[in-house]
Amino acid sequence: MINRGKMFIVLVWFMVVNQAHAQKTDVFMGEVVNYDEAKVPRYQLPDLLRTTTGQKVKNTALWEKKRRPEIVALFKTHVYGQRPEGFDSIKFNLISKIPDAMDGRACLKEVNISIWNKGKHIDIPIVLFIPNRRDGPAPVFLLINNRSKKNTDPSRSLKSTFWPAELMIEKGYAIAAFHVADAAPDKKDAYQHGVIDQLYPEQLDREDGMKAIGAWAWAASRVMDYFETDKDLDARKVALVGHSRGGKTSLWAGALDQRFAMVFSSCSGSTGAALARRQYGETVSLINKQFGYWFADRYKTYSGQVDKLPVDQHMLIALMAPRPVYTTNAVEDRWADPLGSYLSLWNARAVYSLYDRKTMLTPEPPPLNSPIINSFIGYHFRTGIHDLNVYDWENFVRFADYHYRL
Ligand code: GTR
Repeated sequence: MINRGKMFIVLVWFMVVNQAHAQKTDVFMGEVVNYDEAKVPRYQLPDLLRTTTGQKVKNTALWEKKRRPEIVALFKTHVYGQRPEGFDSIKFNLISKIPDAMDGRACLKEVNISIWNKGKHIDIPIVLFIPNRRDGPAPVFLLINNRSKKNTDPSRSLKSTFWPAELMIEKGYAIAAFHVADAAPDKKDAYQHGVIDQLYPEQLDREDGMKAIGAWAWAASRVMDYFETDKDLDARKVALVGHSRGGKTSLWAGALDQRFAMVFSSCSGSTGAALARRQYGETVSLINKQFGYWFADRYKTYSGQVDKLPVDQHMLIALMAPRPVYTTNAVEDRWADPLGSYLSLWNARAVYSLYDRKTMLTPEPPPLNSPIINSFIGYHFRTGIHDLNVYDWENFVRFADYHYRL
């Protein structure tokens, strides 16, 4: 028998859950969230292949010399902030090494990366498993971990599907991770305590200063610096993986640092793969309200006027060219605008064509659970929720296998 008290609690719970649901689907932070294709405004994307002086880009030479650097600069100034490159020194300390981890199948290395600038420093620890069965230096997948550190447990007492290390070792890949909080805490009042206030405090005073995503992307490059020194790894075959905010970061990191051979971006949504101008699901205005500390302050001036942005996210995808890039969406993740994310890929093809890199994209997104693998731009739209899971990783491996064997 359910008494009146219990009934009241159940009723309140039901109202709270429904309210949370309503917030995400209808009105969120005082804004109506659009999930209706019919209400997507008409928009015109900035021309990927026309320079700011009006020159049409018809070859890779002009793309690389002029248009690509222009687009990188636009993203720095208006979206993700500047990217300081210099520092005084970097050191790699092997903290622990277990040559027969995972029942002898892998070698575990925990490495601490210390970067110094003007007398201050930060530490970025990494966890790395390298397959013992291999013919030469191993290709690597590096995850930008934006969830709990438990997901990359070096002891393997916890095995997370977010970072399925055993699977990757079995497939012949090394798998590594660093945690975003070690570069910039993922908090609006604390993001600056890391790369920014320790190494590049001048960024704090700029309207286009580096923020959290910039710091995370910077950290990915420092991990790459380490990979280049580790003889067990093939630094020419490093694939960068990120999910959601980490997926926005993997794209930005891949754009800035062309040493990454391949980029995977899972459910990255607004200011990741999704086109800003569609204003479907999470908008520029909403992401700035909730997560303004991820982006340069200047980005906030585009809240409510995305048509004024000199870039859109197809241009970020195009910055990966000619390297392979792969993005994902989930059917229950409308917040990340699956169609808008696919259209970014579609609109980035022109740059791949300049390089004569074929893509197998079709104007319409592929059916559910039908990954596009044999293509320089890869994609899948899967069943399920906003997540990075084993299905995603398995397809990342198929995509990497395909490209590394070409
Ligand atoms: C959401 C945010 C998204 C996405 C996500 C995540 O709340 O609105 O842009 O980044 O968080 O990182 O899981």
